[in-house]
Amino acid sequence: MARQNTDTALIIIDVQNDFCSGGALAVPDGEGVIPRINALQADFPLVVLTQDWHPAGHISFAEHHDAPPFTQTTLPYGPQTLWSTHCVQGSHGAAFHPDLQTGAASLILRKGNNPQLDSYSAFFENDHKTPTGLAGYLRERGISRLVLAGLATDFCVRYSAVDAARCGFAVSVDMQACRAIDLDGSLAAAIDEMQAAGVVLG
Ligand code: VGL
Ligand code: ZN
Repeated sequence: MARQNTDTALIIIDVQNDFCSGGALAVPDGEGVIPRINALQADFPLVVLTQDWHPAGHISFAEHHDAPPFTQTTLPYGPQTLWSTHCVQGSHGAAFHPDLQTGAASLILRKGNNPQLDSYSAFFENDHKTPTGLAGYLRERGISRLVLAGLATDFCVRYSAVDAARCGFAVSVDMQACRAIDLDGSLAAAIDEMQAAGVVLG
């Protein structure tokens, strides 16, 4: 397939062992995104990978709140879902799935490093204020269009897509190259929110 315009980047969200079968926060059929994502990469002049990358004591981990995973709490920066301990920096679970091709990526962006603040989005942390720097990186590379793929549709892909659209990028999400956690209707909410933000779901 011919390469897309030179102004389009592929952003591959969190295809890590912990979000795949057998992982600490497994997304149903998470590894199912890999063949399509590997095939897509050749169509883009710029590929970015993101990696959820938490310190061991991260505030999003349920074990630190005496609460079960998947419950909601309120933190100083707003509502936060509590998760099983996942993607601890340097662990096997935080590594990219071994079948994911990573050699073509220009940038690997790690997020969720701040112990007190979660970051679903590749653009802003969950306080919706602290930038990761990705928007500036993409703009300096002459990128104005993004295609997003990866895990999970209703959390990190959703927040990244909505933030990217708000940053002024033309955004589409390749839904066949995403899988969802689907917690209490979060997939339907994600679809509504992404469409309302002008994200194209392909
Ligand atoms: C994610 C929950 C917690 C994701 C990351 O990649 O969608 N979800 N951390
Ligand atoms: Zn996380």
